[in-house]
Amino acid sequence: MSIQEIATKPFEGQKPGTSGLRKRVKIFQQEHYTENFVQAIFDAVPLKGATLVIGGDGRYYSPEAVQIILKIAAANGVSKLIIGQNGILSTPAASNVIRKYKANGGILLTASHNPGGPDNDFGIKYNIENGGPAPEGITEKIFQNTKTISSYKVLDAPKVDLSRIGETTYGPLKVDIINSVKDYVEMLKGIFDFPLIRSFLKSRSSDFKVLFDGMHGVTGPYGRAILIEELGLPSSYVQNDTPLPDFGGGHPDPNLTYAHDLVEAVEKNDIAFGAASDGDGDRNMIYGKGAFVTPSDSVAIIADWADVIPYFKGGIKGLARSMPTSKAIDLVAKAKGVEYFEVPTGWKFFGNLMDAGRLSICGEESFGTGSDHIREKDGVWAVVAWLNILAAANKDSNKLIGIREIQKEHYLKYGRSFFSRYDYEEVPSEGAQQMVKHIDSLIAASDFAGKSYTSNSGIEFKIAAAYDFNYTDPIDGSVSKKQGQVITFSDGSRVVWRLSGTGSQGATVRMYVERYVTKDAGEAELARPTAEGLQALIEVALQISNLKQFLGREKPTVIT
Ligand code: VG1
Ligand code: CO
Repeated sequence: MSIQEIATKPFEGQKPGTSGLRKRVKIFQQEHYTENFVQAIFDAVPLKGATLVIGGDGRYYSPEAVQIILKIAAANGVSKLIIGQNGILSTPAASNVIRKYKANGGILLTASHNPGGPDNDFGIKYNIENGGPAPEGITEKIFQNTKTISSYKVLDAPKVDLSRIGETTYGPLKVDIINSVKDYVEMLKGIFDFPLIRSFLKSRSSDFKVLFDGMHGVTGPYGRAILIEELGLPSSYVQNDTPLPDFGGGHPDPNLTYAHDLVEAVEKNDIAFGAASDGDGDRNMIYGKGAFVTPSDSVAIIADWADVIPYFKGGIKGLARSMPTSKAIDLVAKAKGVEYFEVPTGWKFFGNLMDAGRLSICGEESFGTGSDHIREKDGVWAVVAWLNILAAANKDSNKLIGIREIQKEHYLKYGRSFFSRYDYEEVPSEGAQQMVKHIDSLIAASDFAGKSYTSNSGIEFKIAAAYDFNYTDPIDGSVSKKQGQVITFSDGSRVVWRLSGTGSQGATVRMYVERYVTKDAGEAELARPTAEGLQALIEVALQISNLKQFLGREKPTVIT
């Protein structure tokens, strides 16, 4: 087996976004394209003698990409690869494996919730030794390398059989193919009160039905191992649980639009607790009959109930959310007397705070929830966290306390942040840029604060402040500028606009709206449907941004 140096030329646009490099499969399939990016990683991070973890959501083109990584890793002096069987490890499972086996990093083959298949998306993400996504300093280095690359190194060797668990070698490289699920299940058993959950589910088997939807992404086998094998639920309580390279043609994003299979089944079959996860297993949606939990509320509720989860027995350190996420969790932090942080969108910003021992639980409005047990958001963790909370809440109760009761109690204690996100997907980049410029000019205008805007129904909103969100990492001092445009109003409401960094085509504009009502607003106000509670603010936000004109869109593609 010999090492060869292959001449190549740079490709345009190999810039990792919010969460790795994501492009159409056809782009990755171009000769040298994937190889260039992988070599750029090895040139950016010193990985001679290193151990790396390789996993992913099993989407189309993954097996080919794993073989490419094997060749390049072996030729670049990597010492060992730990690979999930058939190249499969959910994103949180990979983060756990990196930490547990003290690997130096990992390469994750996923485009998360983006559809898969020959005409859809593929992605490559580099994670560092703490198990979290590489910080911007590293992704920027990788990007710079892709612009100057002139050759990459490969070991000329036959393919490795990725289905055979166990150790083998590949030229100078040690290869260990591991069970994709086992370490993860062990980890969750160390975090949650499995015996309590099991006995709760058993005693309530008549009025507390559960349904977990794997959306044909990576989490099916994880959900099955935990809910069916460990927690003793009937086999039919897990659906769409076979991972498929094209996710069965679906859009594996757990929200009310794309997880319609789950929503339908929950409503039809009176299911008290429904949950879904995304393609790579780091997102979650919690949805029981007639009760949808927004991700912003979900993380706040988990934080509030943390002391029933054995992992948090010693108390929580700090809490955090991404900037556009509602401020519900801030209120919990204040009540608990712990510090809290507002970081830019994307999980990579939470890692430093966790490593420094200042952050326990955090989340994003985009259906991402997690804790410092690993350095990625964790869909199945959130699902089991909710089960643990419900089990604890029902311990001494005859009447079933369900999702809705927990939610209601939370609002009565803390007030409610009505929150919604409008996504305008694949709009012309030019229109999106013009809108950003327009909002920039409002931010710059000295007379903008104090101005009033009126909704169709005559509700007036007065501008309190307008700014670009810039972030200075409190641990390493690194600065990330222009992470979203924010306008706040005198009643405490807030609107945020930002451009997505995970799309693979055109631009995607996200508009986030939040309106807070105090706990004294009365039960009727606290229980209002989200869309209704936000209507006036949304009208005003569209007015201020002139969004419809700039984007040429009457309606958003997705509302969450
Ligand atoms: C989106 C979400 C963000 C999330 C990111 C990765 O990013 O808004 O909150 O961290 O996806 O999630 P953007 O830049 O498109 O808004 V995942 O499950 O795709 O790794
Ligand atoms: Co994901």
